[in-house]
Formats: sequence, C-alpha cells, structure tokens
Amino acid sequence: MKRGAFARPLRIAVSVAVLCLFGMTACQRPIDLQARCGAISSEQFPGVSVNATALVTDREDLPGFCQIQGTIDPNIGFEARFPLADWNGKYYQSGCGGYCGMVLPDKPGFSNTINEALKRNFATITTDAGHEAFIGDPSWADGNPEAVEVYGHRAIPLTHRAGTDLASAFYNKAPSREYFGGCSNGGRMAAMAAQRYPDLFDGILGGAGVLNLSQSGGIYGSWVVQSNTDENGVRILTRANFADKIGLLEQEVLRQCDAMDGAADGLVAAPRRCTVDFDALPDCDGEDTAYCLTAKEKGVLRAWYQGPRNSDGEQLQPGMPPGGERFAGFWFLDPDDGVAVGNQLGGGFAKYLGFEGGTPDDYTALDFDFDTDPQRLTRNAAVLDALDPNLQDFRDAGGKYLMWHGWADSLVLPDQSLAYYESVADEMGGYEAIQSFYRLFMIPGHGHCWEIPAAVPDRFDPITVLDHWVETGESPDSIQAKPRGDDAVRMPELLLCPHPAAARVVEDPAAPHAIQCEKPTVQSADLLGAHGMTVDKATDASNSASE
Ligand SMILES: [Ca+2]
Repeated sequence: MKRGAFARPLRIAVSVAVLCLFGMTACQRPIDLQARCGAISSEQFPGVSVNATALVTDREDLPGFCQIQGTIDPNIGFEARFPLADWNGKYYQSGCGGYCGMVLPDKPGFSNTINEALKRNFATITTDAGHEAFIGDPSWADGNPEAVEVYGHRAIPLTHRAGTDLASAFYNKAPSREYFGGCSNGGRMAAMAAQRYPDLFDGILGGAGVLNLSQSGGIYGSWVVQSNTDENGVRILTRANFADKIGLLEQEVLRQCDAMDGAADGLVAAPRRCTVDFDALPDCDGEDTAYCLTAKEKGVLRAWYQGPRNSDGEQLQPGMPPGGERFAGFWFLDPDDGVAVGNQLGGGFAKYLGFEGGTPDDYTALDFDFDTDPQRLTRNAAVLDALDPNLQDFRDAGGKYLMWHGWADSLVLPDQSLAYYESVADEMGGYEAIQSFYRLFMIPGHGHCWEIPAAVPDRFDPITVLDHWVETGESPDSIQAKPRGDDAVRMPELLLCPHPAAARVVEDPAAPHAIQCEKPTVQSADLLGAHGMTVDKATDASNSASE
C-alpha cells in the first residue's frame, strides 16, 4: 500500500500532464481499455516479461477482462486479469496452494483464486510462486535455494510490484487499495505478508494457513503416511476399501463428540475435548462391509486421531480433529491409480525441503524417525515457517488481517492458527489489543479451504468482509456462513465468531433461538482450554473483555 502509493503515481502524473499539454481531449477522454490491453505487451515493466495479452469478453461467468500472462523475475509465472469496465480501483493478489507450481486463474471459489475478486471488479493477479510443478510435488526444491526462498516469501513482494505496476499502467491510476488473499499454503503466504512485508497490503485474507510448514509437513505429514502403511509397505485405508465407511465413522464421531461443546446441535465445535472411542464402532466379524471396521482399520484411525508421538510417548503434534472424517477421506485415501494429494504433500516435505543435507534418493516418509528427525527439520524453517508473532509494523501501517481455520481440517491442523493467534496476542498485549487489526474465525465443521462440501454451512465471502473492514474501519464482529446451494447440511446457517468469542443462543424471550457472538465466560474459557490454549490465558481474556 504505502510504498507503491508514493513511487508510481508520480510517473503516472507526469505522463498525464504531458498528454494534457498537447490537448485537453487526452485529459478528458476515458481510457480505451480494450486498446490498452494489447499495448501492455509493448511496454516495459521492471522485472516483468509479458508473453501474451488477450481481451476476454465471452465468459458468461465473468465480466470482460484483459488477460495478461507472463513471467516475473526470477521465474514467477503469472496471469493478471483486469476488468475492462467498472474497475473498483483496487488490487487483489492471490496466493497458491500446496507447493504451488501452477498458475490457476480459473480455480473456482475463494481459495487461492482470483475470479471471485474479478467478479467484484478488482484488478487481479495469481502466480505459480516461482517454479513449475504439480502442487503436491516439492522435488523442484532440491538444489534450488533461490526457488525455495521465492516460494517461501519473496514471491509476495515481487508479484506485488509487478501486479501493481501493470494495473497502474493499464488504468493510468494506482490502485486505491491492495489486498492479498490465500488459503492453505496461501494462508501461510498471507501470514508472511503481514510479518515480512507489513506495508504492502491494506488487507490480508489468510485461511487454513500451514504456518508451521516444517513441522506440519515433516512430522504430521510423515505420521499420517506411516500410520496408514503396513509392514509390507502397502497402504491400509484406501479409497477402494474405506471410502464407503467414512459415513459410518462420521456419524459415530458426531454421536460421541457433538455435545462435548455444551450443545448437541450437530456441530463439533470443541473437537479437542473429544477422544474418540473406536471400540464403539462395530467390528467386522467375517464379512467386511461398509457397516463395520476391521482391527487394522481401527488401528490406523487410533494413530491418526492420537497424532504423532515419539517412542517416549511425547506428543509432537495434535492428531486429526474429530469431525473431519470426510475431509480425511478426501485428502488421505489413495485412489487405485495414484497417491492422494495429502500423502504427496506430507510424503515429500522432509526429503526435499526439511532435512539439512538432504536425504538418500530412496528416502520416503516411511523412513521418518519420530525420535531423532523432528529436530532435523531445520533446513528451510527460516524462509518457510510464518511464525513471527510481532505484527506491530503491519498494525501501524493500518493493515487488517482476516484469518480463518476449519475445526474439521485434517490436512492443515487448525491448532496452528490458534497457536499463532495466541502468540500474537501474547506478544502484542492480549486479545483485546489485537482485535482492531487481526481477527481469527474458527469454523466448526469446516474442512480445508472449501475444497469439498462440509456437513454444516461454511460458505462466506471473505473478500467483501475484508473490504468492508478496510474501507470502514469496522471490525467484523461476526460472519454469517451459509451452505452452497447443493450442499447437504445439518442446519440452515452458522454464525462465525472472532476468537475467543463463541456463538451462543441468546436467553431473550423477545428473540427466541437468536444466536450471537459472546466473549468468553469462565465456563467457555474452560472450553477454550480444550481448544489448545491454557485456561489461564482464556480467563484473562474474559477479564479484560469485561473491563
Ligand atoms: Ca455441538
């Protein structure tokens, strides 16, 4: 925001002034954006190679836009989409998921995508973060520290410079607001933007951030793969043998865990309070059907939900959150002809990004040693992990940061966002002190970045929420989540609350069954303790909230 606001408008102002000297018509005539689109490819932008431009006006789902494709130094593939009419004056830059490597401008929804911003008339850009590969494959990182640093965080300012230069030239006007939005690895990039580049963006969206990528990829990722592999190296739970059992498992977990948050309402809102008893599920005696689990299957589930431990029984990471069964199935059950994306993401981390000095060529996640290897995951921690709790510069620059994470996310554990939010609160004076610029919404029943439908309403428009926050300064006190049209959900809508507030039914005869967000009481503070925070801190939050 700030840096660009000084540098570029000067150049633009000069060029407009020169045009005006030669005749007023140049000053008054609206810019012909269709002509500008083609002309962009013949202009020079520092560090940018424009390879192709096109006018796209035949998309039924999108407003007409100028499509600009090219490369940003050192090797960042990008696509920018600038609306041809009714530009809202603002810029939106998306992150990318997994290990990136693909330019995905037409990915649907709000996760690491640009079309939803384009529909709202933003000038948009998305990138591959500096290398070409399938998003589950990190082998490009081997022997390429520059690419790792670009992927880790440098792609953020390099893309910002290029994207805002292009937009400023295209519209002959610098953007009035600049936003970043990402989920999963894009959520990690969002945190990096707030931590390392605090003056670039007026607003940041960060969902399901894999903030501690080293431990998440190395420890949790390896644990999920190892737990689900037998002594012959064969995967135990697969799509073919277990996908039909997910419904049974999901129902049983809901039965056991729903009421643990204080309300039997179809929401598992406090999954860390619930230790699932898998013995309650029917055993397969003889015939293996969709209505029973084998002893081996139960063994995998116990390990998955228990989470990584070393041989002393020390807990290294949390386990899968109860309530995330359908999502665990989506991410970790291998199809017949390949490896599920979740297994790829975890399986490759230690090998290509985690260990100092690399690994033998035949290393796999099955070789990860939970006693000795966690402390070896240092190779790229400094450039990949987004854990700096000091957001003072971002706050002082006026930035707003909207973060969310699903309580049913079994791919990127939700505890990461809670732990980071708590660390920022600790660093910067408590929850009340950071709510003016940084809010976290934990979403019961929400999986990972809306990639597959949830059992509860979990859809909202984060761009509009953030934009309203930035433009008005009014922090979002709640968010109404709704189902997508074709989602089969257990309730019509869901009220999301900024942590540590929680949704509560209002005890008001005039408004029966109304729900609102309430700051924690002593009782809910105990609930928060179960979410992975200490009870003392949560109680402190309730005390300060009542002052
Ligand atoms: Ca409940």
